[in-house]
Amino acid sequence: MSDGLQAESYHLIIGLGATGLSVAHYLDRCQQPFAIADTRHHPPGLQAFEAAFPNSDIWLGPLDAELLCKAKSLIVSPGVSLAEPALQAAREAGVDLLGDIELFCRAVSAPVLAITGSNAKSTVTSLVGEMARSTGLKVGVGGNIGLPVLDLLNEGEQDLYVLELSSFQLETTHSLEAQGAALLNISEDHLDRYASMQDYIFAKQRIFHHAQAVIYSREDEQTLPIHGQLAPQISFGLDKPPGPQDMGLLEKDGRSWLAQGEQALMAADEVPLAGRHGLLNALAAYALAAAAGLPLVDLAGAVRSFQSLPHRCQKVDVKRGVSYINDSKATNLGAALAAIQGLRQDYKHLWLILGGEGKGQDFAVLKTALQPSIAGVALIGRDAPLLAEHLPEGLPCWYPENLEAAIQHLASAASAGDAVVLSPACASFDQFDGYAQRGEVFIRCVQHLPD
Ligand code: UMA
Ligand code: ADP
Repeated sequence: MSDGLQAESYHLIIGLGATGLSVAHYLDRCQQPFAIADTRHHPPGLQAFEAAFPNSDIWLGPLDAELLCKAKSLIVSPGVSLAEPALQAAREAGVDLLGDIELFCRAVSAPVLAITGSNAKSTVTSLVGEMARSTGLKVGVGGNIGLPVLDLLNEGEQDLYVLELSSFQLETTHSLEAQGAALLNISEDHLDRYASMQDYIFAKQRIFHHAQAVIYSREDEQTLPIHGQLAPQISFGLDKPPGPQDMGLLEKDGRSWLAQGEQALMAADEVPLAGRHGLLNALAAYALAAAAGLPLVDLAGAVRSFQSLPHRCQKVDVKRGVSYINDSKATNLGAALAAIQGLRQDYKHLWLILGGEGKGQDFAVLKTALQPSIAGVALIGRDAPLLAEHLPEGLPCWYPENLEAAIQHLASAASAGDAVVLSPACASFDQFDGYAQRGEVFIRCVQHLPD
């Protein structure tokens, strides 16, 4: 530590990735002294940090409890587990542990819509952002979706913030008082970071603390608030809305409509998001819009013109009558099962590419879930052998050496009217830089297939 930093006078940022860098810039703007630590010897933000803050201290390698205990507060990046012994030691010594979302909540006075769930967060977050913008509001969209929340403050205060929050970010957030807080769905994820599913759900449920409106899914009882909630609740689901504030589907004039209570908002067949889960996502977005007080009857245009995000059930091309779908963002089983369910009625057969890092998920459900929609499976990546144990008996299965080979195998097995789907139910880090790179490799290979 340099002589300039006195014990208890500085904030220590833990993690030198996108979050750590944004925190450093924010503290610098607030003229608060800080230093930074990362367990990696070559963290991705190192060069940018050294260029921007040449006089700030950086510690690389295993976290040192003694150093952490001297800080005024620890601002912990989401990729670092709070169970790290050095963080626990600091907490026991009375040091404050918080995250970038907490700093953001303390800094802004504009209303915040907050979105979490195992899947569909980015889609719903972007869609709500577009809906709000279409009404003329200045809207900041950020968080786990990729833009660190503190960077949103560079643009000056907005009328509304729409934040995607992960369970990791919620663990270090205490002052969020969302105008609308949505828990979209729960399925197994990140069980390499949580001791149990219950711990993971508790972390997600933190989004409801102090919320002015609580939004949950009637399709998934694990999204219901488990702590006593006085805030008004808005549910969403694919059945008829049970109450006047709730979102659901209504049948009218031989057509299905997205509706709040008895009020039809837009025809379901105009929603550009694929599958049954696409309709759920649009309903969740309407629920958030309602919590923000947006004029719901004016929002159909924004939904209609919403472009699905890349790597989420994205139709890449049709070659020799076979459609190729890039759902690389399906990094857990819940997402892959939603994709299968959503896509199966549109194609004769689905041919699926699964595999990567399983993150401790239980794949037993595959035995029943893949029948009868899936015609064959290619297993790739580190946990291919684990997935193989849970496939239905007799289902054609290949073990290609990589994604490129998987596409080749399935392209020759599929016929016109079928779809080859990359919806791997696993993280990608064993073979790729991330889900986006995995999706780009898929797109490139498909483009090279013969017409
Ligand atoms: N890491 C270390 N040592 C450290 C710090 C990080 O090994 O000291 C590792 C982590 O274990 C992780 C990686 O580095 O594997 C990145 O962690 P980070 O905290 O530095 O990540 P950031 O670059 O700051 O990005 C984070 C979110 N990343 C994670 O939660 C892992 C990004 O979500 C988010 O977009 C960004 O902040 C802005 O808010 C990504 C993500 O994968 C997309 N999120 C998970 C998900 O969606 O499932 C939760
Ligand atoms: P997240 O940000 O939570 O990862 P995304 O919007 O990026 O969510 O979508 C991630 C994956 O979840 C995609 O593979 C998508 O097909 C799938 N998905 C989208 N909507 C749902 C839903 N309502 N339930 C389950 N999975 C979904």
